Amino acid sequence: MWTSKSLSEHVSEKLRDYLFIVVSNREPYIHTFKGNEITYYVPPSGLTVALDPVMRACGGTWIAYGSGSADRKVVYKGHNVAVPPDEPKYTLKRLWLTPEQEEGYYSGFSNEALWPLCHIVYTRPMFDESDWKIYKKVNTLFAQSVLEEVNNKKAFIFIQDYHLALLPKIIKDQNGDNSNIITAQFWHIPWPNPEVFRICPWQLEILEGLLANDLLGFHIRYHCNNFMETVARNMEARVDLERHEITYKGKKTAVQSFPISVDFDELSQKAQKSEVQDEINNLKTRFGLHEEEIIGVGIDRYDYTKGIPDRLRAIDCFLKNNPQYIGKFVFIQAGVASRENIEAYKVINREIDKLVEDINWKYAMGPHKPIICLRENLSQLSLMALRRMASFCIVSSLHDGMNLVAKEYVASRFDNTGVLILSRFTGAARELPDALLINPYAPDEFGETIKRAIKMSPEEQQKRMKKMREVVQENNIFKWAADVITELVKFEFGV
Ligand code: GDG
Repeated sequence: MWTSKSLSEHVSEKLRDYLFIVVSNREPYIHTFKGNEITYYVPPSGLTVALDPVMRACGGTWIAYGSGSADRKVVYKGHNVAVPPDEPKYTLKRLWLTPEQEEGYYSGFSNEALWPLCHIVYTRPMFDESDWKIYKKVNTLFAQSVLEEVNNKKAFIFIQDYHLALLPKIIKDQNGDNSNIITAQFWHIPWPNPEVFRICPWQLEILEGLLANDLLGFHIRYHCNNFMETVARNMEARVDLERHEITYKGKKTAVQSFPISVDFDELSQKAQKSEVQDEINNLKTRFGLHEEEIIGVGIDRYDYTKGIPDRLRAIDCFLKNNPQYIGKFVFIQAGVASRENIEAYKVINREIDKLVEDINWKYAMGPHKPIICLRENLSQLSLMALRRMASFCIVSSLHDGMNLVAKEYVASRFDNTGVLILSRFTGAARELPDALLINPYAPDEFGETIKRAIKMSPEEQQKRMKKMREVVQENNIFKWAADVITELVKFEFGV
């Protein structure tokens, strides 16, 4: 089984003589002002949560956009900071963007065009030419930062996600003969089928950008196949489905699946700390909860892909059909507001608020309300307490690359209790068939599944949770990183 230590050894053996550079939009640590003091926090993002333990094990440099109000105050050499701030293990190199660049590249093209394009959840992508131009410009700025760091040395560059689709091509075009650079890119969100992707006016540039990589990774085989079909339909490329390889303009790109995960052991151990029980008591007092109440939890960035209204509708069906649970059932919907300046997010937040209000009005019993809705950036301790106090967790994404919340819930259930209700449309569902799998679009059936979760015998819970824990423990985040790095070092530098 892969651990932080074995990954560290693997990395120092395999990458010993080379630079290892990770590039992403979001930084793993954000410095902000609290009054006159500088503090920092870890952003609620699946990507950074997953990659930080990898970088702690590997060392190296992580290049990302410096978005915090105090980010510039703590850097040396104009952009570097050693992180984790309390126990430095690697270098975070910050890249600075203007508000207009952030708006056009991040909110605009990344999140109003590519995000809805790749998630098939019936939210229309918006393609704006000026956003696209800024996206191209910002990808160029990232390339400059990377090449400055590479400085003609031999380097493995590991690029993250859909914000940087053009980056590999720009790096390689600007670098010259490229015998010193090998790039891999991991696409953290789904890749849609060719019919969906073809509406993007700049699809060819995006595909060419990605095909400049030596290795391109997705969470599941299905997304790899969608990508290869998209290339086959649109470009004069040789797509080898057997070998999972694309050759375009004489250059080969391997396309492979690497299901991302969590640091299972750390979560499982942290779950057993006495401070978690203290935090559970604090939260129960804060929410006025009693011992006998059945508690469920959902933890998400508030995003229209996560199916939050759909789970609220399922809870409505459940309480309507099972009134004996009214007054005895509480669902805590927690997590952090996200991308609030984008219209589609304003709409989904209004829908969630309305549903919570209606359900709480319909099923209130004295001061007791069935839904508690929190929109705040919770500490890791509070998130752990929520996972521990809930006898079931709902992940009801309409479409999701992987979904780490599901794996975090499993990792936290060290005593093998608890039930995971999981959307079939997450990458995680492929690895966790012992969850109760649901279709979030079918509220009645989904409501019935909530009842099934609540009534599940302790023996069946143990049996299912044990199997899921074995899967997540084995396929942990270090295995994900080790698998990517093992594939990466198969590519040889030129002489
Ligand atoms: C993308 C893909 C893929 C949530 N609320 C708070 C908070 N969180 C944490 C969760 C979890 C993370 O945020 C969310 O991870 P997900 O995987 O669910 O989702 P995305 O952010 O959409 O991530 C996804 C992932 O990339 C990795 O490849 O799994 O499919 O969409 O860790 O616990 N964290 C804090 N406060 C909160 O209030 N601190």
